[in-house]
Formats: sequence, structure tokens, C-alpha cells
Amino acid sequence: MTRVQNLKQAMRSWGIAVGALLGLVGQAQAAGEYQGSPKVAEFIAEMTRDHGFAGEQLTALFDQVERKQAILDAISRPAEKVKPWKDYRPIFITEARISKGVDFWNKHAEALARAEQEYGVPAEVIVSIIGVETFYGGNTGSWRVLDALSTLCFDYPPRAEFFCQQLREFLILAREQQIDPLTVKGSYAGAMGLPQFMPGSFRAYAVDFDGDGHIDIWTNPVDAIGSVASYFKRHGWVSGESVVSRAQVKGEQADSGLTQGLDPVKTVGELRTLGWSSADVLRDDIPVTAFRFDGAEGQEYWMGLPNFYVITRYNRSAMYAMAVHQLSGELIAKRGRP
Ligand SMILES: [Ca+2]
Repeated sequence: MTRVQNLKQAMRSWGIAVGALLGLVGQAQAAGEYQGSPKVAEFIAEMTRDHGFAGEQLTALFDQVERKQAILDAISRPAEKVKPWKDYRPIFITEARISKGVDFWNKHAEALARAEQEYGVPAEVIVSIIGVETFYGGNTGSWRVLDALSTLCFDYPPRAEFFCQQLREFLILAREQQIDPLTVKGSYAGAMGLPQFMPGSFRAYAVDFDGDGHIDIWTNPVDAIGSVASYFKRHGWVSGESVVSRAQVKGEQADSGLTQGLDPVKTVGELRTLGWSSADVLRDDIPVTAFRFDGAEGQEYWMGLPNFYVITRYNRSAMYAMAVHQLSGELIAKRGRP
């Protein structure tokens, strides 16, 4: 006797409608959760009308999409208390991340040198981004991007607009790159590959840097390297300029120089009148993000220069940008620059 027959017999003896129960089991299975959903139907109609997709194909595709409760739980979890810099830094600046970074740099030295030449973005910054994002490709995420973006588009109203846009970009990207959207993996928020590009960023900035006719940021480090450099160049990276300048502060007005948020709304000159100074020679009119970190040795005051702001365009956090910058410094210290 099969398991189902067993079950049916047991159900009958308990007086439960077997059909209803089996129906329930069917619904609890993962695939097909968006089958017949009006939101999905509307989305498909839009993709058909605005972007020339075939409706039946998209319907068949979305029939295989799984709604991921774990993603909704993760994204709506209350934000952790922000770690102070002294606890954040040791997560990213580790011996392992430095030595693996030097290996990655040596292995891809040609592509990194070429990216530096074409885009003006230093090799150590590109390596550092890939190291911080995914440990040089070791941790690129195991969610199906289609499940992640669909779940967040259709079932997470606070950011539905953003994630529905990413879902549109993702479907177009898959068509352009001729890849099966069901096979693409990424983070629970839909960030993809070695550099963790969202689909919109992929379409705007990713490049085929080894010239094989495909943009592959998932398994091809050369394309990932060129894509990060392209992203930085397009966000205004200035070749040869510094990233931050450590400041000394004096007087009670110093903290009124701190900027709220990341926008560089102070200038070096304004900060000077509030008691800020730096050992670096900086022009008075340079716009800066002025911030204070709670470091291992006490309070640190910093001026984030225009290239610092560019790093925050990759991930909107001062601590993230500083971790990328300091890891890049450690990479140079360990490897040297030819
Ligand atoms: Ca390629």
C-alpha cells in the first residue's frame, strides 16, 4: 500500500475529507504560489505591453516562482543596533581577507591593470570591493534571484516599488544575456555575482571585460573586475585622488561640523572655521562628508573626500566605505604595487 493510500485510509477513519486535505498539501508545496495572483497578472500584462514579452511564457515562468517567507522575515527584521566602528572594522579587515585579496590580485593582475588604465580606478579598490562583498566570490548568495525579487515585489509593500523595478530589470537582463532566469542565484535581496550588482546596476554598468560576448559577473572574475571599475568611473571616481583625510578637532564647535548623512555638504574651509584641521594639504573648496567614528583607540574625526562619496554610492554607509578603503590600504601594504 502506498503512503497516499495509507493516508486516505487513515483520513477516512477519522472522517476527514481526503480531497480537501490533499488540496491543502498541494497548496503548501512551494511552486505555484503566485499562480493566479492578480498582482502577478498585472505585472505580466505590463511586461508584455511595455517590454514585448510573451504573456504565456511569463505566466509559465511565474508559475514556477516560490514565495520565500524567510526573505520576508529577514528584510522586515528590526535593524540591528548599528555597530560602532571598533566592532565593524574587525569583521572586514582580517588576515584571511587580506591574504586572499593578494592572491586574487596576483591571479587577475592583467585584468586589474587594464581596468585601472581604462577606468582610472585603482586595482586595490576593485579587489577590496569584491573582497568585502563576497570574499572574492566565495559567498555570492544561494537564493534564486527570481524568487527573491518576486517575493519582495509582490509581498513586501514598503519597498515594492524598488523591487518591482529590479524584477523588471532582471527579466530584461535575462533576455538580453540569454540566460534562464530560474538559474540565476544571488543574495536574498537579489544582489548578484562577485560584485553583488542589483539587476538595474548590472544593466547600467556591467561590462564584458574579457570580450567573449557575454557579461558574466557570477563566474567570471574578469567581467566582475571591469564591471566594478565601470561602476566607480560612472559614479565619478577621480583617478589619483585620496579617499579620506584624518582630522584633528579643537573647541566646542567641532561637532557642529559633522554632516548628517553622507552627502558632502560641508567644505574643508567651513570645517576649518569650526576647529577642524588636517595634516593633508586640502583646498578650502573641496566638499566633504564630515564624520566621527568610535574607534578602538577612541574618537576619530574624518573628512570623506569626493572618492569616499563614490564608494558610498556602491553601498550607502560610511563604515562600509571606510572598510573598503582601509582594506585596500592593507592589500597594498601586503602586496606592494609594482
Ligand atoms: Ca565576458
